Amino acid sequence: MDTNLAHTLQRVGRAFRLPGPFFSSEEINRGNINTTYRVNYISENEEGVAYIKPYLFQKVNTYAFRHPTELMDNIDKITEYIRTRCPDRTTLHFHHVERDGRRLSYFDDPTLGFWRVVNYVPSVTYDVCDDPAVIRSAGEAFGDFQTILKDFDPSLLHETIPGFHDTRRRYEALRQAAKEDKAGRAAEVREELDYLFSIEDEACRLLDLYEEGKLPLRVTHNDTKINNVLFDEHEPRALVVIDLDTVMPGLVGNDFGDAIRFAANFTEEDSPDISHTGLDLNVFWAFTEGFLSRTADTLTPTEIDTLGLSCFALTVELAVRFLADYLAGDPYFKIKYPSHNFDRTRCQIALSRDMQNKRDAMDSIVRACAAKYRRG
Ligand code: GN1
Ligand code: MG
Repeated sequence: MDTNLAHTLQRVGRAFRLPGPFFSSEEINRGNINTTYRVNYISENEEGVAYIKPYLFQKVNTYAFRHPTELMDNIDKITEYIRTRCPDRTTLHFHHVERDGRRLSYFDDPTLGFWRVVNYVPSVTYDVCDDPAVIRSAGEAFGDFQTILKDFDPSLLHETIPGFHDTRRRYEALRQAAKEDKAGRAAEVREELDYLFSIEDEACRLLDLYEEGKLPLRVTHNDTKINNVLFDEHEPRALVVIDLDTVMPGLVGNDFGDAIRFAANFTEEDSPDISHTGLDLNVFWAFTEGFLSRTADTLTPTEIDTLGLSCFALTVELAVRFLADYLAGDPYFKIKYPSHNFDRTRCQIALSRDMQNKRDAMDSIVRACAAKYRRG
């Protein structure tokens, strides 16, 4: 193991006063922004028998999250609220450090960076999955998240990334990145730029409806990839929704659309081979069924009518973000190889095209599920 890294992790562990000697660590592939490690400590049970106790350490990317203490404040409030409302649910427990007589759920160090430590939940996650039972359960989990927080006052939350799902603003950033062409890549991506600008109005329609006062603001998760749901190891049962970094006021379509964009794609979101990329309607159906079984009663008719549109909007928005990052020389998303952000862009574009072709079917499924689960 990288001794520097082991050293850093041990210092972080000491700050959080984790008991027992440090044993080992491994990086976990979770997310494109923060860096996550599973860190094992040696602990002892009541009979004095040693066992390995794992924790999750996360280094927060302060380039993406400029105000990490506000982000942790949001997370503290949300997890506390969920714990009080649903004491029997699996929840995330953040460990604390003592600083100047205060308990803080993070460790901020000028050289080591901004860290948090959370309990390790034995579980599995899915990057790609077409098992309807798993998908439906993910839909229920994100639907529950929405419903549990429906009376949470959104004004208590900081906007961790301003304009996060402001599609127009994302388009402006793309325009700017293409103009500046910092990495000298604009010529190579002309076709993708032209396509994205040709669908700008349709991609921004969800936002327009909000600005016209036709869609309400709710508390949303804003990063509803299915791998942000931890599942039971033995059965297709969602345990807990994780990655609360972007919980903010938002539109229900942000959560629904982003979840579909990720889970219902035949390929992974960064597949370099897009010949099979497209929307799997069976997965779409299973997720919609799970999501609406929990939310059909609370959503307005316009929210329901725009769920299909939200999938297109969120897919295009992410294509716009990936392409802007590629043009700027990849400062934001972690990349594994030089054209990674471009492959991600092409994959999201291919998916958005297929969604346009399948829109009628998507809307019919949404209507059928809403009618099935609406009680009022
Ligand atoms: C980022 O880091 P991760 O994987 O949780 C991004 C999301 C994107 C996603 C695409 C804070 O999420 O908005 O949809 O990558 N998060 C942030 O995979 O920008
Ligand atoms: Mg995230």
